[in-house]
Amino acid sequence: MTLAERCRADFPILERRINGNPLVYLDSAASSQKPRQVIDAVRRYYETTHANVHRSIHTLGEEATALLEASRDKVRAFIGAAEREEIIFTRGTTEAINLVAQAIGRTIKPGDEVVVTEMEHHSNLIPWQMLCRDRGAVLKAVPVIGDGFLDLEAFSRLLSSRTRVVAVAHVSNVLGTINPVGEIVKRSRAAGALVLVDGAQAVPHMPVNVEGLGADFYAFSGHKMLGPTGVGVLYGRRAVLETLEPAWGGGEMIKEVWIDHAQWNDLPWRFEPGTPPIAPIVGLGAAVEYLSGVGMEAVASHEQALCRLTLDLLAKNGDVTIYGPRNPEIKGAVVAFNVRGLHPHDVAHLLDQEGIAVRAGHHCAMPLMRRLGVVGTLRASFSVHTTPAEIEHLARSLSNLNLML
Ligand code: 7TS
Repeated sequence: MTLAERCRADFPILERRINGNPLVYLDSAASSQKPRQVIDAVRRYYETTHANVHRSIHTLGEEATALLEASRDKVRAFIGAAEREEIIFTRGTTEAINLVAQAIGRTIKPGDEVVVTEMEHHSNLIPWQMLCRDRGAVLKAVPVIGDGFLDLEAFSRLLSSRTRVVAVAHVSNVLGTINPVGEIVKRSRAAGALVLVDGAQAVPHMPVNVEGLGADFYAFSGHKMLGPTGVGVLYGRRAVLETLEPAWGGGEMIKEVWIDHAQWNDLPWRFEPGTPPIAPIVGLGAAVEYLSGVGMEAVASHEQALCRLTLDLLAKNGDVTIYGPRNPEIKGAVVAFNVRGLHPHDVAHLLDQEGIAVRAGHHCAMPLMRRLGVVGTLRASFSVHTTPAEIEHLARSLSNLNLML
């Protein structure tokens, strides 16, 4: 039995029919579907354990706290962080990046520089734009060249003694490019800059070891990795987190409060004000267990094979243009493409008539669309339950588009 065949029964939503057809869900990069194990963990939590965490001296409060903190340990192990204090729960990748931008923002001076890339999701661009605007800092972007690679020579030229932060995607949500994060960290560190890696499209699809990568910050979302919506993770290197003031204030992030000042709590709670998304965090723990059970090496090679099949089949269609690297070995679990003469939204609508869900549009990466010279693209993206038959279905439907018009 293949990995997908084993996993499919775990995803109740795959029983749905869309417009009379079985659902072919090829939009996991936008948000993944959820296995029964995650749904059950959330339901069980609400049915048996819910109470507020870190403050209630009663059985439910203590059990809920233990479940939340157990998820932190699971996430720590899953991404190879050295210490649980380095795992901060947020509402998602977007919030994690904003947290860093705001916390670091306090230390940024006019004339300081932030380096991003042309392939960033708006989540890893707009917070830096806002920071630079507010602090009089300068934002620079590494160009995208060739089939969708970062221009590393240009990157080295952009680095200077004024560079404070380098913010880069581990895997592009459009091109699928796996960026050379280790090398980027090495060069950034030599320039004295901190590095934030947006791992939203990496953690769900390949083994990630944050210690090995060496980045100062690493952000990702639960809902793209089979977990619930409303939870994300910011990994921060302890030595760096300890130098930062909290981004936001509120309950739980303090130790002692007076009317005019306060003493901050220890890591990681210092960066987690307010009641956290407890149930989603518990669900994320279950998602991490599910992915660990499958094995991230197995997930990566399964999705690489799907990527290769998609690239091969779409390349046979003379009306299809593919964006991003053609070599699936250096690519994440997405394939972006366009069909000649058709707007991506129209193609997505036609595919939906057959039950096929793909994303169409600018994918929250407008500067990249501009670089590619397109208004938008279609994008097929994969997960553990995706089968070769589904990819063949997509390719066949694309070949028959003129019949559907
Ligand atoms: N960074 C990357 C690389 C992403 O792909 C996304 C979401 C985000 C950040 C933001 O994550 P959030 O969970 O905080 O929203 N990407 C997509 C996508 O490609 N299609 O829909 C959402």
